[in-house]
Amino acid sequence: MSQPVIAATGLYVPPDSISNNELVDAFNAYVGAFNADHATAIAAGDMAPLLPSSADFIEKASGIKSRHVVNKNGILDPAVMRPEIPERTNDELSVLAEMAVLAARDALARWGGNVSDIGAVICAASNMQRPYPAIAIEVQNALGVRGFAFDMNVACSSATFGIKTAADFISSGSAKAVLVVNPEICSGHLNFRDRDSHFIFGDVATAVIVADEALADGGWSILGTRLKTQFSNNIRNNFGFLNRCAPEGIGAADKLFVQEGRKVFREVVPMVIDMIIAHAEHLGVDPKGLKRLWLHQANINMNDMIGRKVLDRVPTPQENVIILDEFANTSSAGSIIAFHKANSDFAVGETGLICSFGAGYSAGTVFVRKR
Ligand code: CO8
Repeated sequence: MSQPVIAATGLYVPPDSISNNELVDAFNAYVGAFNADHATAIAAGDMAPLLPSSADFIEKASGIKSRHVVNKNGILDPAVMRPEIPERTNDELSVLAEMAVLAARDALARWGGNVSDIGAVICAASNMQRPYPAIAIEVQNALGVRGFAFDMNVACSSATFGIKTAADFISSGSAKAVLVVNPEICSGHLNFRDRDSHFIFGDVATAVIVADEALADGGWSILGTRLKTQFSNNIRNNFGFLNRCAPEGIGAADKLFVQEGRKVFREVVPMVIDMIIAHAEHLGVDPKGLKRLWLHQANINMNDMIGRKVLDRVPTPQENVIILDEFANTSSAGSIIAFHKANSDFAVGETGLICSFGAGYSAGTVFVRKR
């Protein structure tokens, strides 16, 4: 059986960035205009006024200071409050595929291998911009990859589920190398008029090349992968192809991201801690001896708690990598950005953990050892 290796990773960061203050100013301008428009109903007690957002709250509750986005102007315009992304013709590369290709090219350049050695492309992300043809097939075509390609969506856990799928393809001989791309335009399914969640997400794309060890110069041996899902309505998005069939109309708010953030926090953190420790024991890895955690980036307090329990001490910032201060939650890409940015100091034989968790619920653990 072939040994799968993470041979290289790549990152594409959209050029626009929005600070908490900028986002809150736009949100509060919208709130001011809304409350003025409904002043009579509010004064009569028929309607509750909208409450302002706060940059201090956002940083304290989440650890987020800014986020990269594909279009800043639309999001910050109180009359628009969504990214403005013009439609492209069918002859142009779609925007999601374009981001994926840019991240993939970064990974390919770091790998130094041949595109002709890649046998499959998986686009693993929390939303595809169309049902078909698959974004992955468009990426495959743009890069000139042979073999096959398909899309998969496991929300924030898409990347680890994609890596596990790729690793299984390598082990079984279905492919010698697999490209996994995670293009995330989270701003496209975020309700920027919702005070509880308008600050949570950002846009980015990551790429991971999983290859047979014979095709990797160095890289990271995948010691083991484990996936878990458990149904929950606490993170949900009801957007879909049947929306137009509802006789009662399409509605609005729940066709974007909605969550019960507190419940998610309470339920997901223990699930993930148990999963990591059980998987480490199964692999004969001492969790306290892990050099680094590259966790999903949703909330700094979640990561602090998971890091403390897994390592059995207060982790240093080097041990428990945080990138959500700059990127916010980028869904599936978060743990891969952390891995991509903070692994160059590993010596051969040192071990770390890539771990995702999110909607579904879903969680994935990928233990890796520097080779
Ligand atoms: N400004 C000021 N005050 C606010 C704001 C705001 N923006 N928002 C809420 N408040 C107030 C509330 O009104 C409340 O006030 P009061 O105490 O008077 O009632 C108080 O602050 C506390 O509110 P919360 O209890 O909601 O605040 P929390 O401390 O729980 O923090 C978080 C909220 C940050 C959302 C936190 O609960 C959290 O991060 N939870 C974990 C969530 C998580 O990990 N979710 C994962 C989702 S991502 C995923 O799985 C992928 C989905 C696919 C991608 C989607 C792309 C769009």
